[in-house]
Amino acid sequence: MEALIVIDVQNDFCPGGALAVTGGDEIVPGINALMDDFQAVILTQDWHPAGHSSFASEHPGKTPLEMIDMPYGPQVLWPDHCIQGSDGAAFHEGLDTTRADLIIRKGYNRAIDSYSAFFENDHETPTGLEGYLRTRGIDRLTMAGLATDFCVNYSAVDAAKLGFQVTVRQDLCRAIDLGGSLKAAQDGMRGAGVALA
Ligand code: VGL
Ligand code: ZN
Repeated sequence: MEALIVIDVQNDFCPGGALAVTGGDEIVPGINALMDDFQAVILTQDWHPAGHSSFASEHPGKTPLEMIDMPYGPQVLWPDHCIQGSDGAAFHEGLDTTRADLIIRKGYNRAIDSYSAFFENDHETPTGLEGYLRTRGIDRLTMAGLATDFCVNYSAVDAAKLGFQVTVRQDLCRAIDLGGSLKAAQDGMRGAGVALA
């Protein structure tokens, strides 16, 4: 059984949003068109409390896109984005959300970021998605969404490590591309056995 996992197609990652990804809105029609080809459709939603530790605004003297060391490893600092319940955290209005079997939220722990749909950035605290997929008998995943080099990348690599057969539809993703992060993500995904389509 195969699921489509649509990563973080939210207003804040689209043009005009707080952490806009160039062309983020362009992928919406293509993602909608893909949904009928899958037995399950799962949407993820970046869902941070105000004052989240990944926000540069929480770290005096720091600006967005600087790095800091967190107890769980290096962390990019972001502009405030995807605040729980805000317009920025809502799905892009063009995204067909009615078709979704599950909406999984992540990044709700103030102290830890969560790029991956499977584990928080400590790489061990689970979101529960693995259990959901396994209990439904889903073993193959196709991923699309935002951003290629962060949440899609982390989700795809974790899924491959967990033993799922993973394809990333690069044409239905868009990247932030911070200092070569897209190339690094592509190499990392390929190395983990993810098929880049
Ligand atoms: C994302 C940065 C911060 C993403 C989420 O969805 O790729 N990137 N939070
Ligand atoms: Zn975030």
